[in-house]
Amino acid sequence: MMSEKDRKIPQIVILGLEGSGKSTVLNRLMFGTIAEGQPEQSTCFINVKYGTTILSVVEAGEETARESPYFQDILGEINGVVFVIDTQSNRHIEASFEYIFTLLDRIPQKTSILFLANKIDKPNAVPFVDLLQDPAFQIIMDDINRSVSIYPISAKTGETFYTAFDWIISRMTGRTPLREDVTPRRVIILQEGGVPAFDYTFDASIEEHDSTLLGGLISALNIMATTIFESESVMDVVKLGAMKMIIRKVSGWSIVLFVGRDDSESKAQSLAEEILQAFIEERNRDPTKEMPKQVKYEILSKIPEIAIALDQEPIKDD
Ligand SMILES: Nc1nc2c(ncn2[C@@H]2O[C@H](COP(=O)(O)OP(=O)(O)OP(=O)(O)O)[C@@H](O)[C@H]2O)c(=O)[nH]1
Ligand SMILES: [Mg+2]
Repeated sequence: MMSEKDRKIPQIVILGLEGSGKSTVLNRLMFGTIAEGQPEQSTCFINVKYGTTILSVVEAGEETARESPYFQDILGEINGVVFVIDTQSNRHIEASFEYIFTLLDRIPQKTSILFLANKIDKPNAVPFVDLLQDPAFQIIMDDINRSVSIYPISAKTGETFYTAFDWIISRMTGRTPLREDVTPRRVIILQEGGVPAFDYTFDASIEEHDSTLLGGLISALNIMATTIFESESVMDVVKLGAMKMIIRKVSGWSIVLFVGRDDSESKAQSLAEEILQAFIEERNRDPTKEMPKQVKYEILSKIPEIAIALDQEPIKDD
């Protein structure tokens, strides 16, 4: 029997065709990262901590989703469905849409549905805009009686993963994501090899460690991680006294976001990704652009949650 307390834990089912990435998504929710090789598979609900929210999550393959009577009952009672779509080819996308349409009628309208356009890290992945313009998908998105959304993600690299889950969790719990739980202290963006390209301290009272030293340290740790574990994995969270460093790596750049030791890791990860994205956009616009404090400030203020934390002091260039 479930207790009253258990029943309040939002329940999510992860659906998708074979090989779409369900287990990879679940593993990232469980461990904040993914191991190389075949991800662990589970057939029962697992509680995972997402920021300060506890979620109960289960993965269901095609056969279970279509045929298990027990699963039909579950589908009627859960709070959220996550549909994983493999975007590595048009053929995969079409097959996913067909599959989604066979299940949609069995999902109550009150259930939030998150579509994950997965594997965007693959070089030949179908562009997200093409997927959005697919008439089959527009039918789903135009259903005003449902709460649906879609994000282009990579369960493998973690790109946009937490932004997508923030959406469904805020829908299910009625609470906006817990970004308040993150107090950014400092952000450093490093080039390949650990050379700092961006450095901003939010709180002038904190001691500024040498960013070149830190860059060298992080790049050494990452090389070590890659060598020892023979994978593309990098360090992702390092605790240091009252702070912790959240490290993300996207296309050659690494970002290190310093936050409070007890701050929400998943929130900090999604913030770090957003900052890095904003930085990369600016870089792509003008690769030669100098990054004085003014420019850094402009990049950071594009992210609402970060803008709040920016120093209100008049900006002096450094
Ligand atoms: N490149 C890339 N590969 C991914 C991504 N997500 C999953 N994969 C790979 O795709 C394969 C299938 O992933 P799984 O997570 O096992 O897929 P699944 O949906 O659980 O598959 P079944 O349980 O067999 O139905 C694995 O080799 C994963 O490493 C991604 O975002 N990018
Ligand atoms: Mg699986």
